[in-house]
Amino acid sequence: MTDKTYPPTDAMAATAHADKVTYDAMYAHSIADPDGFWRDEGQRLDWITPYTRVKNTSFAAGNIDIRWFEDGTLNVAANCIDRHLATRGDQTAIIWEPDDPNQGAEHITYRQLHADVSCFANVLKAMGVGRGDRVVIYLPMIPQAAYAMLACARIGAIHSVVFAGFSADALAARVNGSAAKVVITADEAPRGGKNTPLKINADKAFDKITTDTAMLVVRRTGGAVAMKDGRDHWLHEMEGQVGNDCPPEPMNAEDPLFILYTSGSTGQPKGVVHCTGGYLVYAAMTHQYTFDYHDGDVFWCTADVGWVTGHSYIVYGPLANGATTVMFEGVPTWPDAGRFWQVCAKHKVNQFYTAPTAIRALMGKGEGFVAGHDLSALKVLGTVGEPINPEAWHWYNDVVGLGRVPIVDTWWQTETGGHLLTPLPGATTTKPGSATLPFFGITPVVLEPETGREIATTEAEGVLCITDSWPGQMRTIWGDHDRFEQTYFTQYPGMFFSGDGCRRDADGYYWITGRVDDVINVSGHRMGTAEVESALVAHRAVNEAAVVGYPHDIKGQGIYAYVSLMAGEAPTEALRKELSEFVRGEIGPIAKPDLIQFAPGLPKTRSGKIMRRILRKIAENDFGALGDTSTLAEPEVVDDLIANRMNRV
Ligand code: 6R9
Repeated sequence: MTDKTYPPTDAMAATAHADKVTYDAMYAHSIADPDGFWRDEGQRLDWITPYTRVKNTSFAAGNIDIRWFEDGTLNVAANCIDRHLATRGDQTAIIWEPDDPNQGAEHITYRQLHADVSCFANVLKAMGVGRGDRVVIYLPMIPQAAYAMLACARIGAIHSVVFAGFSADALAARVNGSAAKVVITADEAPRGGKNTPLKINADKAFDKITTDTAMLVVRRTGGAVAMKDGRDHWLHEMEGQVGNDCPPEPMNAEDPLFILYTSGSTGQPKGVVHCTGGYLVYAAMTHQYTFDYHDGDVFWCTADVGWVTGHSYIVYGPLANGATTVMFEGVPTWPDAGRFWQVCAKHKVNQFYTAPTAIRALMGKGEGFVAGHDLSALKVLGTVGEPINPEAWHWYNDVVGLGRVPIVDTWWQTETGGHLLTPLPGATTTKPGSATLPFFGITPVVLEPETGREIATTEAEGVLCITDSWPGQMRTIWGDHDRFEQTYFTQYPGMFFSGDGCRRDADGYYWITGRVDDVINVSGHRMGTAEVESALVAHRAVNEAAVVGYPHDIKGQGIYAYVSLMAGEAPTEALRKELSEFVRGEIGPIAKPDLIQFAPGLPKTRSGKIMRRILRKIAENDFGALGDTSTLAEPEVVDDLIANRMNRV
């Protein structure tokens, strides 16, 4: 680890929304008087009925109840579109950069966005969708993905975006879980020069969808698809039948805006629920301060709208701020590893936000792909999704930013709605690998994992909790408020438990050390090991499976699966391949195990619990220090696991 620190330049401190003095003062105010602080910040939105109450939140056992601005009404789409029309109707709202660099980019103005979203909203209405109804969005990174989200918001429907890389089964589970009225998909999803047959995936999902659900299909490539009479509708045909006038529905601040499923430590993904008022205030404010966004800037977040990062920092935060936001359909390495930098140069991107895994992948291809692209418009570089290793940080800083562009390493989660720990470009001296300091209103604490006692000294290492609510916090798990309390508020009562471990250094800076639960982070994507295990045991040849993460140069963590087979099944290379493909089919390509070790048995305690600690060590190729194995029922299985280990780095 390097000790060098990177203070904001004088020029940045002078022009930024916050310099250090402002940050310190605002942070102190936000903690001393949350009600007053957020009463003012709430004014960044247009309210139909102004709120009189600001914060009404309880983390008390048996009464987890989180409300912000609870008597106010507003509409998210009106805040992201309509209110900008008078001043910036002709400004570009969305720059859409398609997968194929030879197909020109599209510039969608706020006025066009207003028309397209209103029309889309009328299509949904014509399909019977109204306030509170759920709509699943299973789309590639095309403008219609943003239109669909905003159209739902406009009519008060709750969207649930499912990443287009998820399988038919994963899609079906999410549609059934929320009893969605409509699934929106496209004929095909082009990525990296290849087309994924999205409509065919959706058709397969419908074999397992048990709710009364229709399908709305966007024509992206024109590839041939089969339409089922009565169930499937083309968007362009429906659009011809409705008008462009759709008044925004007044919603209560606490009405759900969206559900987004995310992995936890058990097999079932959780439907994280975010609401209308607090979420938008927080997404807009973090977008403005963390990226030091100014009017006229072009902002690019490379995430997919299937993840929370795409929700908050492609769609809602930027559009609430009247920004120009870039939506990119492609991948970082196609047609070559210069694609990101070519797009940055082409659209004169001012703030660029990506994941460490992408930086590591591009770093491996060499500096030549960056050189030659004019990146002089860049003012801020951001990262998110996993800890950034110092090598990747320095490459980002030196090669992409040429040492002149501040890096914001933003720590947050699907659950938090927006950034919780992050530097501000004009205020915070950065340290490579640290997400630095809390955002306004955020009260982090470090606890002893075993006792839950707060470690009050500045230097501390333990688990990261947040003691009080902030407006962007999730409100519940869809259909299961008990699980919400169980997951986040029970292990350390009275606080929100992040699931992450962290260290706080002598300067009070936070360093995230990774998940402390059975969640792994593969290329910045959250994956419950239990989900991969359930997929594996669903295969006829598999008796038992245990999945752990192991260090991976590009992905951060790779997926290592230990599999014991049913009697009579032979551990062949062909079966290994088949199992990998099987998991891909059950969940999606991101869940495909990198390494599968066939094991005659898994190490278990006498009470039958799989000892994951040991499996992690072996997967890390660190079997010299297995720790206490005396409670194992059959210690000899460990010798076999070590002898046949797959990761020999
Ligand atoms: C936004 C997002 C959340 C988990 C989180 C943590 C990891 C995210 C990070 C980071 C270190 C950062 N994480 N940002 N770890 N430094 N800057 O990624 O949401 O998909 O819910 O994942 O990702 O482990 O708990 P989500």
